[in-house]
Amino acid sequence: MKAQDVLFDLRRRFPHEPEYLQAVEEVLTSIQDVYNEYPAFDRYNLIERLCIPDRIISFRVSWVDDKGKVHTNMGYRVQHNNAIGPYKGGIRFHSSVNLSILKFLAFEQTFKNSLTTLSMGGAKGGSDFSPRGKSDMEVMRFCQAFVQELWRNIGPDTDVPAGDIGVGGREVGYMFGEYKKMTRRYNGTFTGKGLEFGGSLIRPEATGYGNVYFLLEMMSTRGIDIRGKKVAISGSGNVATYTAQKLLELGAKVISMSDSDGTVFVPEGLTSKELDYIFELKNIYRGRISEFAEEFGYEYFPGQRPWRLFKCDIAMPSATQNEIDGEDARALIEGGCFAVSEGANMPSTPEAIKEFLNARILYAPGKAANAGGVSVSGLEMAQNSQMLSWSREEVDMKLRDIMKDIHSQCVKYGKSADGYINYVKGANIAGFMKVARAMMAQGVL
Ligand code: NDP
Ligand code: 2IT
Repeated sequence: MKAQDVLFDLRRRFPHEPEYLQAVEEVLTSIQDVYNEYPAFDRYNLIERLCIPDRIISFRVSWVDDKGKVHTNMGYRVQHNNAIGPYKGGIRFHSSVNLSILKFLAFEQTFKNSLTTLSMGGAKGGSDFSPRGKSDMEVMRFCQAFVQELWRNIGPDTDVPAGDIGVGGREVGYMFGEYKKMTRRYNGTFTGKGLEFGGSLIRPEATGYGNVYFLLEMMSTRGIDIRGKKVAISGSGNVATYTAQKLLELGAKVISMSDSDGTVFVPEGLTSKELDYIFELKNIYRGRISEFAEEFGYEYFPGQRPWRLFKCDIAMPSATQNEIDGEDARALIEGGCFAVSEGANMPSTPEAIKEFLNARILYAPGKAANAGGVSVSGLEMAQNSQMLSWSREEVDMKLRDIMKDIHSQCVKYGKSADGYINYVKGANIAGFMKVARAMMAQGVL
């Protein structure tokens, strides 16, 4: 089947999965010319096999809250593709989680992991459980109940989960503990672990730092310096805060952060003291960005995302999918924004992407720009299997090299005749070709 026919068929078969169809459409549209150059791909029905996950595990998770009330959530793991390595990808705990969202994330992860140069297939999992407002003990009991179901399906050479929205060091620690108890094995099945029990230095920072390294690569193609540039960031979680930290270190101005309740505007840019406050507020007190705005007297916009509120040079969406729509994109471009580098997965709608490409600004899709997180997860797996821990400098250097390599792959496949680099096309084709070749070599499975 041709790429567009597969898409048509997937729309018919999965009509209630808009995020999944959105992610598939973006990839198939950009790879179709290359795909059609290889008739063998078609004979092996490669596209259909690559778009539909290898398997989906779904289960009920029951847990008891602090008052003794019994709750039930859904749990899932989408094992999308393991042609180039064991399934690998994060776990998301958020009330919005459903199969459409996890299928889109697992699909994207497959191409992202292919770009990292490491040996990792694609997966994603999660639950509609929301850690917001839950006590540590409640979160622990939930994580244990989740892993009591999942443990049989994961393992160091089978499937290696990690964090994502709502899952950080605390949750990974609880899940790893339960996994160890159920299996009686101590191995690298989870990444993003604590440093004392096999975690890698730089893993918490990796997605944010990696995104900034990718941004620097893009800017260097136009000879632009980062110092003094105004950067709008959305989100205030793991990815957003470490993006801000690296930007501050490099002399850029971080003029916004947000959460699902609203946005804070910091016209002259965050100071490192203010950023430390946000780290503590978010990670220790699990507070809201409005509390930071109030404490430091900054303007706060309830219910709003950063994109239309003020002008910026660079946008780094780091919260969630579809958080920049067409109108936001137009507002960004009109305000002089010349680069968008995605920390989140699929934060821009198809209409927004079209605007960015038409305006010929520097635009890096998440699967390239945020691949630093899973890359250092891959490095954590490598360290675990060697029973070694590498230094901070060593991991950071490897991360920089990987982001550079991903940028080169995007240039190789995405540079147009007029010199404009279409990073969407570049990332999709580069990611696809490696997985496609591996699938062809391994036969119809
Ligand atoms: P966190 O849970 O640490 O932070 C998420 C942030 O985004 C919070 O500020 C949260 O606000 C906000 N947010 C979440 N959902 C929504 C929503 N529906 N609308 C508005 N704001 C929202 O997650 P991460 O920082 O880990 O993840 C952020 C993004 O980065 C996600 O898209 C994730 O898939 C992606 N990513 C993460 C990687 C990682 O290593 N962690 C790697 C690569 C990509 P609130 O507190 O109000 O919920
Ligand atoms: O979207 C992502 O790349 C992640 N949430 C990180 C996955 C991982 O396995 O580290």
